[in-house]
Parts: sequence; structure tokens; C-alpha cells
Amino acid sequence: SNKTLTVTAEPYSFEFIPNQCALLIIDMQRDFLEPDGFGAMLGNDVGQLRRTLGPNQKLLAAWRTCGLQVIHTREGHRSDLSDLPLTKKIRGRGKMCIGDVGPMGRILVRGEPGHDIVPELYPLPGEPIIDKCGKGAFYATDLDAILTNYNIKQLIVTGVTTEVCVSTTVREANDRGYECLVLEDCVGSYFEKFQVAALDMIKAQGGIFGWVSQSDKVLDVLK
Ligand code: C5J
Repeated sequence: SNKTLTVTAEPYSFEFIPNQCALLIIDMQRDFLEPDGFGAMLGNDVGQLRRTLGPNQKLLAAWRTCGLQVIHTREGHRSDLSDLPLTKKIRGRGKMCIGDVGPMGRILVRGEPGHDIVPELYPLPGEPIIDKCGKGAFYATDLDAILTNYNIKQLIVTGVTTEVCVSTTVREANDRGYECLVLEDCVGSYFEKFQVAALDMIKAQGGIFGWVSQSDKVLDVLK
């Protein structure tokens, strides 16, 4: 639709034109969310991310029913790792690193089971998937071109993790002139204090990077 919808949000209402607004779902990948994935193997509490599955499923279903644009992202690398900076590969000094064989195939390598999107939120044909080698979804991808081609000017951003790939993408989007609404029940962090701080930073100073709300506030106006 072409008419403006108004969502209750912080620091003030988020107004959007549905056919100029995409739902951007960041990195809802099996290796980050599943109990036998890479994230869990590192000792992270995947429950903090899994709580976003239900709200994301409900929002995605409603968004699709309205015929609106959905875009998915995945963090990962080419199988030859030629797009993986050595600095990223060795970061953490862990036993396992990107490209090694983990519980669900090679860690963060495209085409491996653990790299793919969780079945609950699996993309439909016609929903672009952005494969990115960085944290931000704009860096070294065609996301900006796709948004321009679809006349998308605003983003409702969900996914994981709030302080890493969601935040980086929202900041990149902001600098490119997109307005972002982040839904707190649809974004997750392994660390509660980062979840709170990352969302506070987005909406601070009059919405310096965007708006924050909850999925039910969006569902309210889509009906
Ligand atoms: C994402 C990460 N997707 N935390 N990755 O946030 O490494």
C-alpha cells in the first residue's frame, strides 16, 4: 500500500509507507541459533537468540501476507576463504575458527548446513538472500543496489546479534539515507547487557540511528 502507517516506537512514532519498506532479517543462521551449532559450542546461551524465533515467524508471516518485501542475510565466506581477512580468521585465538569443520559443517562457509537460515524463517523464492563476509549487510554486497531497484527507503530490521551484525547494518543503512526501525523482541544477543545497550544507542539523541519498537506494534498497523 501507498498510505503511511504509524508505529508506536521510541524515541517517537515511526511512519512508513509499506511498499517502500523492507523487512530485513539479519543472520538467522543455524550455527548461531541451534543448540548443536557453533555459537552453542563456544558456550553461548542460544536461548537468548531463540526467543526471537516466534516473534520473527509471526511478523514474517504477516509481512508476506501483505505482499511486502522481505530480504534475508547470512554471514559467511567462500569455500576457499579468499574473502576472509586473516585478522578475522585468527581473532579470538580459539581452538576452532572460520572454515574449520564444526558441528554442522565448515563454520561460516557458504553452502554448509550450519551457515544456512533456520527452517522456521526459511526464505521463499523471490526473497533475496544477501551473503555477506562482514558484519554489516552493506559492506561488499549488492544490498544497496537491490533496495534502490525496489524503491525501498525504510527498513524494519530483525535478527542476530543485536550489538554486532544488527547494529553494524543499522549504522551502515543510516549513513546511506535509510530509516531503520529495530524490533526488540525480534533481535537477540547472547549478552543481556549488550542487548539493552545496543537498543539504547540506536534510539538515543532523538533516534541517532533509528527507532526501536516491538513486533506487536507493527502487527497492529498491518491489520
Ligand atoms: C552476527 C556475530 N550475525 N555476532 N555475527 O551478529 O558474529
